[in-house]
Amino acid sequence: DAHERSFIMVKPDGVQRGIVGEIIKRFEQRGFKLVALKMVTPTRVLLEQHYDEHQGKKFFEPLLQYIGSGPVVAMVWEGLNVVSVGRKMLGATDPAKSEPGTIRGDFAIVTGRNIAHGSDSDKSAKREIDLWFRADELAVWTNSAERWIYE
Ligand code: YYY
Ligand code: MG
Repeated sequence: DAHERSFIMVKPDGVQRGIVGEIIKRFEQRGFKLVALKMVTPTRVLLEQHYDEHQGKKFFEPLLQYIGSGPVVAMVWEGLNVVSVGRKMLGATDPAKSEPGTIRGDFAIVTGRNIAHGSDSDKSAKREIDLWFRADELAVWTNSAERWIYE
């Protein structure tokens, strides 16, 4: 499905370290289409929902402190298998185990500062996009390069 979507977020460490452009560049280069983008400091309520599956775990509080500590860049990217390909581009959750060439494998070294987030399934992607964006924040446009990216 070439219209699959994923929620990708540059975390506060990625913003502070000036890696926003690098991450956008990689998704653009791969042929994915940018559908939405905004810089925002997420509220605790939003993060509790976003990371709902991790409530009660020992890293939950530090995680919310970290992600809520400053602006993040929230994005929606669209394209064939963007959820699974996006996760591959991000690398393993623990950057020490991420392959070089991945975003985490190139720019991070500890799990608690792993630079970026990507939805882990189509279902999570839909849930996260709904959580972070209003419908009118999602751009409707045709990428003129599409016929050179897909056959
Ligand atoms: O989806 P992904 O971000 O790769 O990992 P998750 O297992 O969903 O964990 C979300 C987030 O929580 C992770 O990116 C860093 C943080 N975290 C942590 O600080 N310590 C852990 N042991 C596991 C996760
Ligand atoms: Mg996750």
